[in-house]
Amino acid sequence: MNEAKRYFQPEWETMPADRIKEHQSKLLVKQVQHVWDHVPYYKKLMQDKGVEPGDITGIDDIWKLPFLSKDDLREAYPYGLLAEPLENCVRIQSTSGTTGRRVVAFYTQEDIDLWEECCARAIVAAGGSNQDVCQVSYGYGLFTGGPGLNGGSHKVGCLTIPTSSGNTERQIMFIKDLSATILCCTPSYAAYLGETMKEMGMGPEDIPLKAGIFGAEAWTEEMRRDIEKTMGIKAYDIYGLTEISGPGVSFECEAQTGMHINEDHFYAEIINPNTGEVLPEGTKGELVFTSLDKCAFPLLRYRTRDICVLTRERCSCGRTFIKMAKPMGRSDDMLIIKGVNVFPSQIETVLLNKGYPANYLITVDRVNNSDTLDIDVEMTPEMFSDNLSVISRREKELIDALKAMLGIYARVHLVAPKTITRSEGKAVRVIDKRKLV
Ligand code: DLL
Repeated sequence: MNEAKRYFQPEWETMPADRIKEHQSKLLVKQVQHVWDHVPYYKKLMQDKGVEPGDITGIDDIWKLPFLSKDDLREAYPYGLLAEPLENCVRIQSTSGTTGRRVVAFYTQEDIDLWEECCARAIVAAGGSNQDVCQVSYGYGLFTGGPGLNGGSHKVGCLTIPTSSGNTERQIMFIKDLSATILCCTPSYAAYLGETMKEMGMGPEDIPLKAGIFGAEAWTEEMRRDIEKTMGIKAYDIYGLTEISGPGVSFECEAQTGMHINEDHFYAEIINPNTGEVLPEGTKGELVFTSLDKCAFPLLRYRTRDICVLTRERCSCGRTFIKMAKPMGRSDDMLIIKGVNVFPSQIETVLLNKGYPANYLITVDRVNNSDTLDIDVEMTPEMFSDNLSVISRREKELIDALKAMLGIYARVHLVAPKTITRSEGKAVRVIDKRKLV
């Protein structure tokens, strides 16, 4: 029997920070030349900023390079940022693209290997080995969740169950009958699976799962605790984005105190989203990534819109990679209601702390030139009551707690269990009607 490994690639994952920096510097110099030679769109951005490949001698020069944004990706759609001839590419993946054109990312076989290795690191960090059965319940297809974790699971040597998302009762049947020990899906789908398990009369003791690798959307510590309790597992966060590869750009270890960024492949910066100024480690701001060694779709200084903090404290797991905190939301998810900045994650924290499930819907509107905030919150079956005074007391309690957290008034509507639509992938929790007109 193989002993479980602590790291998938220990030589990289525990490399001293100064050697990682040296490695990043070499890769960046090469990557800038590759992009200059093959991506006229970015070459022009560099020329407009008055910078040439010779100006980049190492990672400390990265600030000289121009940023890329989602608008650039849309403008350059579909081939404008491709850095390899199409005959060298073997795959595309794409984002769900809620507005306008989708983002299409290209991969060579080397790019796929690099990406799957990053996912394998995440699975090993969650305690995975070739003794494990890994059920991948992220969607398969253009979305990167299923293909990325599937490839990572193969590289670790897990027996992989590619269920994709949906068919919730069958998911639970497979977990039980095929003894799945690791589950990969969005946190909202994990919560839904847990809820369905309860309804089927099953508790944590009835399933062999030991770990979950949940990401692709923001989730709170409160939600983590709920899922861990319902399923009897340790729940690990995983982060990534299609533009940079997919899941596995960063991953959590057993310390569960932030996600290690795979720094040998992806260089991270935090900037002030309004000015573009690079901020020191430990400061909250917008996360920017540079792909150091991807071939087909190598984005330099890509602005993710995700708001978070980086820290390089020594981690008890022994990994030396810098850590990013759980993103607290996207700068474009941040709601400005009556002039106040509101993140959906703050609302979720209040609801879960008060014992409500993570099934809620936030609706923002503008009535008579004034913003309104309405929150539909599902009650648990235990809370459900047809006594109106009990319900209005509970609503009042939530309104007060939300006012204390957000500083503004929110109308709360408690609704019956199971009335809010469940998500099998990324949950839709905000409707901003002001944007629809
Ligand atoms: O969501 C890739 C992924 C798949 C990550 C499976 C993890 C697991 P996109 O669809 O391109 O790619 O969406 C990327 O999702 O910029 C974040 O805003 C958000 N996101 C991803 N992971 C997390 C996370 C995949 N762990 C966008 N926490 C990113 C918070 C996350 N937000």
